[in-house]
Amino acid sequence: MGQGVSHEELQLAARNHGMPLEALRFDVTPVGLHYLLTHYDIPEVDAGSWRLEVDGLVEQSLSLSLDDLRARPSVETAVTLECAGNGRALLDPHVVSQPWLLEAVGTARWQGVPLASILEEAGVRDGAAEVLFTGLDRGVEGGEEQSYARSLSLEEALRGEVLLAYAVNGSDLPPQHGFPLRLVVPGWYGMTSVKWLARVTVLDTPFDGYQMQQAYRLRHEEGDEGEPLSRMQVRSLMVPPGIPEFLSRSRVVEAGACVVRGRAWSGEAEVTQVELSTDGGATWADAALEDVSLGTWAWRGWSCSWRATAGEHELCCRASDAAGNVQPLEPVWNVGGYANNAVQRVPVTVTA
Ligand SMILES: Nc1nc2c(c(=O)[nH]1)N[C@H]1C(S)=C(S)[C@@H](COP(=O)(O)O)O[C@H]1N2
Ligand SMILES: [Mo]
Repeated sequence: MGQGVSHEELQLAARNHGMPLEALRFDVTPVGLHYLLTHYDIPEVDAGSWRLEVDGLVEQSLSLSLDDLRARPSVETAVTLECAGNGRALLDPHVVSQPWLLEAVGTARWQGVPLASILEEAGVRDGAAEVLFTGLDRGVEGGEEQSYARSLSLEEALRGEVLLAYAVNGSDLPPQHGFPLRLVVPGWYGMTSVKWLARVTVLDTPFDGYQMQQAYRLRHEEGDEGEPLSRMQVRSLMVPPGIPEFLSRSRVVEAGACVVRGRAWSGEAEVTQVELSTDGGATWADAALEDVSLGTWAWRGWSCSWRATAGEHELCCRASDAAGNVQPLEPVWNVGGYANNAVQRVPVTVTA
């Protein structure tokens, strides 16, 4: 931070957007406040002629219209999605890409058809290894012209929670979130939830496209093969308390009783603890966790009371999950600037 963001990064930041952190107050994020990330352009889609093609290593290829999909039994699941690049702009040295601070997250109720039921209908043949999801959007990235495409192992693709979603928060998908159909993979970073889905292909070998082999890998040095990113690392965020100073966004809070609230999630396991520090991480107090009201795949609310005393403070929140993961105090740098789940730090001036 502080080294400045280039014109190119500003172009990305002005097209894509985060969820303003005060929107953490909503259990389910209103669609217009949900974060948004699109690598290329939002594609033009004719809903009438659009079909989802299901092909590859299947007994019977399928070609499904939106009405065909809507006629099938559906489910609705509240899912917290987070971009794997969330926290990137807080890394030092600077990593050039979409310059997210902490807002690349949102929770929505996605409605659609379980992918497993469609794969079952098509009949996955012996020898299947992966399922490839191809979007309608095309662009050039890393010098390679491509359709946005990602794969999942057959085992992950058959998990019951994976959805082919045609509605969000009770309405048709809006153009920017993947109309008419997108994949939603609960628990995983957002890159896997392919928008504007055109084709689902069962493969006998792993897909080696750009978004699998080049992007979305944790590399500690340029040239490392790296590890593919998958599930969201544990994280908590707070609604910044008080009021903001316009330019710096630092906070001003009146002295006295204050309740700090936020949300926490992990794609690995249930969130089991959230702690709040009001002294920059030197000491911590346990926050109260709300019930898991939205289900397994969505964030969990938390709150913690604070008796604010006049002066300068740094508020931090830190979550842990049932798999023993805890947010680190400091970020771990990597080439792509991914999965930075270091604790949030909010400078606050308390006025008497
Ligand atoms: N077809 C397509 N799907 C895509 C993308 C994209 O650029 N094209 N971006 C991915 C990334 S990196 C993220 S974080 C999520 C963002 O989903 P949202 O914009 O609905 O929040 O979509 C994923 N699916
Ligand atoms: Mo992303």
